Amino acid sequence: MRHTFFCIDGHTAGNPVRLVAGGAPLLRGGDMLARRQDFLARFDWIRTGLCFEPRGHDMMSGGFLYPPTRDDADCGILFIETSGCLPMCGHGTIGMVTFGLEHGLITPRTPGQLRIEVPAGVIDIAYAMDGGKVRWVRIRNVPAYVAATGIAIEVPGFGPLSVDVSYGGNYYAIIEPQGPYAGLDDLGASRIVELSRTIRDLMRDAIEPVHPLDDRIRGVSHVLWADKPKGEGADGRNAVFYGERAIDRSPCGTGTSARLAHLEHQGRLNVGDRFVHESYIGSRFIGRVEEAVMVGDRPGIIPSIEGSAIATGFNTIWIDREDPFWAGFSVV
Ligand code: PYC
Repeated sequence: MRHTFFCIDGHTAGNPVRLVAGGAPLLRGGDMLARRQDFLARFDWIRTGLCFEPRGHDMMSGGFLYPPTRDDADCGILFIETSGCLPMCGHGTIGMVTFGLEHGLITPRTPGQLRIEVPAGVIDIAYAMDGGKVRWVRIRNVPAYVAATGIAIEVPGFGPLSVDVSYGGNYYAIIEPQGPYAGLDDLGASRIVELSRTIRDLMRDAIEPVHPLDDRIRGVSHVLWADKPKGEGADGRNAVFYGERAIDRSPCGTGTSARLAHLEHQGRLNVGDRFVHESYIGSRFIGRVEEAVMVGDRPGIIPSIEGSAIATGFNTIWIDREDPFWAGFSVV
């Protein structure tokens, strides 16, 4: 049996986005988080087939557009990625909104604005369109907050680290320069990947953060290595590790959100401040601390992130059950 998926492929600030425009399964569930659980239980082979080799690669990421479950939203997004179905993905949203608008898959009620339901909650979008192209997308993200600070771990072959945990739509282990970590360029990409996998395991042994308002969102999934900026006009740089071997090529939308909450918590940013975040490859998002809020009983912020995406082409992908690798594979 052959399943066909019509995709628009592209990237946001260098990180891949595969918008699956045709072939999405019908899902059960009263909100996008429940639909995500249903997708994972019954259709995860679509994610692994489209994201893993031989149809994808370590960084592959994307999602599906769905009708919303709420009257006040324009559409819903279900994210797929090599690491699973994220509650929220910033670079993915910027890409899918861009491709969806450019190809008539999303029709806003008010031009320039969208309200989108994602598994982590509801996000508001502002965008600018010109000559049929979306020039930028700004996401007013779900609330971000710091879940834990100063978790002490001993990384074999590296040394002791003090790690903070912050939520920006996913839970991030955040490592600032300290002791054995002198900065991103000192480590290099392959060492970042190698160390991050161990650090994520150590953090998972040390702590399981649970979202104060929805216990279905839990656990450290990403590692963010923070660093000073490299390019002119930037305020910070990062490398975000996800999946088993990926460094985000974009500055990472949920990672930037988590970092904004982290810097605000440390008193290094205030409400209204802008923070230009550089990725490992030098691409940029503009972050902003929009508002102070409570996340349950925890102080947090509403972050926004702005960036742009480029479509690179249409891609009709088959998953054929006669293919020995129909559900994809990953070499770790
Ligand atoms: O942009 O939020 C993001 C993201 C998460 C994982 C990769 N990118």
